[in-house]
Amino acid sequence: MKVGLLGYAGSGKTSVVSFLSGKRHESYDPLKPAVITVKISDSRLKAISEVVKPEKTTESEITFVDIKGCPESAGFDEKTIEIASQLDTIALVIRAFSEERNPCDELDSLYLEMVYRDEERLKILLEKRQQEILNGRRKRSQEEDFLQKCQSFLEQEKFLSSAVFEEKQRMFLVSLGIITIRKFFVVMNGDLMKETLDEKCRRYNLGLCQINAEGSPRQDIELFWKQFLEAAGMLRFYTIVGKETRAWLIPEGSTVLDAAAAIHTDIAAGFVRADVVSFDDFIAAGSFSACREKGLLRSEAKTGIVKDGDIIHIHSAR
Ligand SMILES: Nc1nc2c(ncn2[C@@H]2O[C@H](COP(=O)(O)OP(=O)(O)O)[C@@H](O)[C@H]2O)c(=O)[nH]1
Ligand SMILES: [Mg+2]
Repeated sequence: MKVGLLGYAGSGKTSVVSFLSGKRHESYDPLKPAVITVKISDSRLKAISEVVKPEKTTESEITFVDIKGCPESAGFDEKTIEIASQLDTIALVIRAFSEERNPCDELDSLYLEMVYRDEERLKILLEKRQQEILNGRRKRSQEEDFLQKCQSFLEQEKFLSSAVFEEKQRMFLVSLGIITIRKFFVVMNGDLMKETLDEKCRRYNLGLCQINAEGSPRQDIELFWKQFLEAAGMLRFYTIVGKETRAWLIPEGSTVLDAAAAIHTDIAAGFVRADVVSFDDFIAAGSFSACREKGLLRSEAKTGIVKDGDIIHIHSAR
């Protein structure tokens, strides 16, 4: 799972990654962001391993793409936005640890920069298409009407991610390099104006999590990851297979077939069914077979929805 960090210079993007990875990485080439993979500490995984005693316990991982920031007064250049727009998930990092900058104003600026950039991109695209239609080089299609609708949506200062689209339409916008169709959320670095920022995020329809990358108080890292994953729209599930107990990340709303695909495409291709048990039930019963005896096991077909904390055993013909 890859998450891009986008924010103004000095908001603490590099510090957040350093805090979470325990290592300092800095990229000085604005076009080559530092890419750092971090393990997610997970007390549920530890608890499962204590019961199962596997030879190997594997945490889930997040890869951060630390995109070089710019001063708020300058705004982002197109190249930076392009780097970010290629990522499925983008965290807006807000400086909330010093009085000299207002975190709410900073979020407003970032948010509007994204909206205006997409508006501009669609405007240019529509003008180009219009020209081609006039010249007879393009036949007018529903695509132009659709793009026009997206344009009107952006004019209301809303991210396209909060509109309802079919997957095909979403992919079309992705192919055009539209950024606000991506999954965005907010990471506030520090704790100034938390309540106001919280309110603003709700208005913008963005998840929020909070970290103190360098300051005190000491962060409860488990709680941070829980809030982070929730804000990012991801959940964790677990597998106990052979010698390995392992945590996995998938987007919320994923099916057990998606979970199988996250493990291996072959397992998804041969999918027969999945046995699923919740973390709490598994710990209380002590094993998969005890869960089965007690009727705590759910047998799911391909479309069964994964819940955070599920322990999943996939039966596959491959
Ligand atoms: N007091 C305090 N300073 C921080 C915190 N996070 C970052 N800084 C400082 O803010 C400055 C900018 O941080 P940096 O991570 O380089 O920001 P970036 O430009 O977004 O990557 C550095 O001097 C950091 O030491 C924090 O949580 N508290
Ligand atoms: Mg940096």
